[in-house]
Amino acid sequence: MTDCLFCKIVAKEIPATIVHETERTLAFRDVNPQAPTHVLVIPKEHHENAAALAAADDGLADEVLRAAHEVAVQEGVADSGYRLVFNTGEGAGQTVFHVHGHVLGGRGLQWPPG
Ligand code: D5M
Repeated sequence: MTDCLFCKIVAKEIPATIVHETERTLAFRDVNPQAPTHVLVIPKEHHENAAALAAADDGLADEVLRAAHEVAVQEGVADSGYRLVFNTGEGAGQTVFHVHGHVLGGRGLQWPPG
C-alpha cells in the first residue's frame, strides 16, 4: 500500500531500527518506547489489523507470533515475561493501520492496561 507508514519501512523508504527479519516479517524498535524493550513486529504484507491478518489464513499470523517470541528471546525478556499487544481499531488506540504486535518487556507491567 503506497500511503502506509509501515509499508514504507518494509520498502526501506523510511529508516527504522530493525532488530529481526524473516522472509515475511519485520521487527523494529518503536519510536516512542513504553518499556525498556518495545519492538513492533509486522508482516511485510499489508493487512490493516489483527482481524484482517487472521482472516488471510495462510500461516502469516503464526509467523508474526513466532517472530514476536524470537524478538523477546533475542531481547532477553522471554524468561522474565513480556506482553504482546495488538491494538485493533481506533477505540483500542490503534494509530497505524498496518497490523503490528507490540513486544513490551524489561519492566513490571500493570494489569489491566490503561
Ligand atoms: O501503535 C503504533 C506505534 O507505532 C506507536 O507506538 C508509535 C509507533 N511508530 C510510529 N511511527 C513509527 C516509526 N516511523 N518507526 C517506529 N515506530 C513508529 P498503535 O498500536 O497503532 O497505537
